[in-house]
Amino acid sequence: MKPLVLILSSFLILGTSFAAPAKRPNILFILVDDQSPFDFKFYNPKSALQSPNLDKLAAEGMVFDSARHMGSFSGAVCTPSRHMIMSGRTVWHLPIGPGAKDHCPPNLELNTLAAVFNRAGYDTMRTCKMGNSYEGANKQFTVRHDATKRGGTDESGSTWHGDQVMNYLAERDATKDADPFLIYFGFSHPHDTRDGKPELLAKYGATNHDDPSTLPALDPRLPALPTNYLSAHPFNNGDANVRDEVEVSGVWKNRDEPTIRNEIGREFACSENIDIQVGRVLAKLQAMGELDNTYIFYTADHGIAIGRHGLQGKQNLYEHTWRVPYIVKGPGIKAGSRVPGNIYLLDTVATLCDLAGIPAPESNEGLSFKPVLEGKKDSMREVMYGVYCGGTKPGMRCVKQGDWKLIQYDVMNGSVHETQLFHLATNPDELLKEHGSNDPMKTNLASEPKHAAKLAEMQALLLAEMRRLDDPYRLWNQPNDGLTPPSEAASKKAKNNQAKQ
Ligand SMILES: [Ca+2]
Ligand SMILES: [Ca+2]
Repeated sequence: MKPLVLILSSFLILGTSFAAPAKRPNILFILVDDQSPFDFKFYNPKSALQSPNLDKLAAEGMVFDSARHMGSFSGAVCTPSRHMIMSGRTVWHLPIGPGAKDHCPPNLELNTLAAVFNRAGYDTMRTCKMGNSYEGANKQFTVRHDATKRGGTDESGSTWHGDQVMNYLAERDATKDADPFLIYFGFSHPHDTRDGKPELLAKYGATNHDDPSTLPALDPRLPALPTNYLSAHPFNNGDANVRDEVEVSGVWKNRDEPTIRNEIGREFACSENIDIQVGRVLAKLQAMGELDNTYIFYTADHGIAIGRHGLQGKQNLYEHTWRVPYIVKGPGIKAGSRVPGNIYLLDTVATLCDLAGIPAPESNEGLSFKPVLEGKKDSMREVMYGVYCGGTKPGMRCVKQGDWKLIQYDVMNGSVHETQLFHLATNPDELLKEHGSNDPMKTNLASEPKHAAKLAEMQALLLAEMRRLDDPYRLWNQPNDGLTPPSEAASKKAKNNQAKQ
């Protein structure tokens, strides 16, 4: 035996006695339901939301300015979003929706987040809301405490989700469990009904308003209207009567100032309670000595409008709704760093696996943004694509490259064809002429002759993304590509079945 081999083999035999392998990192993945990034001071300094624990997390970690969900083919935007988070697959390649038959491998749930981490020897635990989710993936967690908690008390609200994680950590502490963990810390709020705890509502001057025949009081402590508030959306965007736009308790079809400001106050009360729960769990991790070896992720399944652009729900592609808050703190991440990122929620699986040293499953289509977390690059992609077509088809599509963003609407059976072109660096709130802006750049630029070349370039990018991602629809101003839209294919099939009977 050569001396080098001898040295190496004795190192391998004796290695563990003097150089224990580095402990694998824990992961705490925090996911809230329906939250715009612009609610937080670290995205919008004018916001009145008090979230000291998340502000601190942002200051100690990395904040992503361009984190997005890829979209939805259903009014329940939560559902495809949560499938993407859990599986790392793109929106038209999920086990649900129009792509399910042709573009998704079987038994995908066995290669979702918790299943992969279980096989790698991690302890997996989750708490979250029930419903509008991905049950096949959720049931892979070894320990699971799910319930929908949107009430204004500790037992019926976010404190309950916090308690589940606190109890789990206390048990690990008591049994001295040394395995690394993946905790999926989900909340049911600030999704409506936004019933906040009384003391938190009072801070924002809000009430749990539940009478459709009256307006809430315009308390001076209520948060201000958003910069891009409108009393109505300028045109029918194709899903104006979806539940979120007409049935949310406390808002209904109202878009007046007291209603919107009260609803934002309610949302802030719910978000502040989430912040308090996050603070409890981080303090517990610190007391256990685990905090420094834990990657903490904070995000939402998608954003939300609540008065912005005259909308109330999540069925649109403006920045307040297409974007999500995204913070990561952990070993090796530079405190106070900020990047565009250009990440999707569907990059989560690849990134968590990469950080834990686990190969991502073959079915994953997301990109690990570990190089961004390590400061080696600041963006994962040039172009980002978004879809909403839970209402009339083909629906809305958007694409972003650099500071430019295009949104197109082909809705109401061809009677609405609208195009919006925004320069986000100068018009981050996507102001329209209806907002009364005097700045020629702070409006929809789609009909400006001097931006015609940019418009054409963005339209070409959108078509390329739709082709690349197997979008089954085409818009009025795009080539048909020989596609039969899924809705027509379904109605043809139904007619054929009827004819057979
Ligand atoms: Ca949601
Ligand atoms: Ca264990």
